[in-house]
Amino acid sequence: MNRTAAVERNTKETRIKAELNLDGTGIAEINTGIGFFDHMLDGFARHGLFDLKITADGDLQVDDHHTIEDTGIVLGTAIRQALGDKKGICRYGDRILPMDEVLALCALDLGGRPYFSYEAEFAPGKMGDMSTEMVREFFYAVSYSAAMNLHLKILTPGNNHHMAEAMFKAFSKALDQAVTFDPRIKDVLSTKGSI
Ligand SMILES: [Mn+2]
Repeated sequence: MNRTAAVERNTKETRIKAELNLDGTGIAEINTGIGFFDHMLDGFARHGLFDLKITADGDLQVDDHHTIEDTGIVLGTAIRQALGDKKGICRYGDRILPMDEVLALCALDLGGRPYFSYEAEFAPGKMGDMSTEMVREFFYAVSYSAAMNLHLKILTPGNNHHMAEAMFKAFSKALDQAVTFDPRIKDVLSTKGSI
């Protein structure tokens, strides 16, 4: 089964294209015009072993908000499309990920009911050209567009760069686990029969 998706979304604020292969090897080609955000998406692809291409052309003359939020919508949509009927996958994934002084937790469920819980306090300021508040907005958009229950939490805080990066990597490792096939699971992993 081919677990890939190509998604394009165009509005007056942003034009975004994404190609995702859930069974890739971590090849990333990211260009959003926001260097720090590219660095985060690159880490997501490489550490989750997903192949991911994203090009975003957004209204950065306004600020980074629309570009990052809409990239989250497009990535979440690509995840949902690539998953298909979700037969045979582990469905749940979690990871506590250390990055130097920081510990980040991610737990997620691909059961089809979107929910978002986020606990992280950033110090004032930006990370390169990305606003700290956009980390939350990005993951919120991903979780709803992918119909995913996503919990993200900083267990031990530290500098902004490490906290953001640890959350992106914890998310990618948890997602990698959740999309993995378990040969013992013959159908969808649910007492309802569908997710
Ligand atoms: Mn870094």
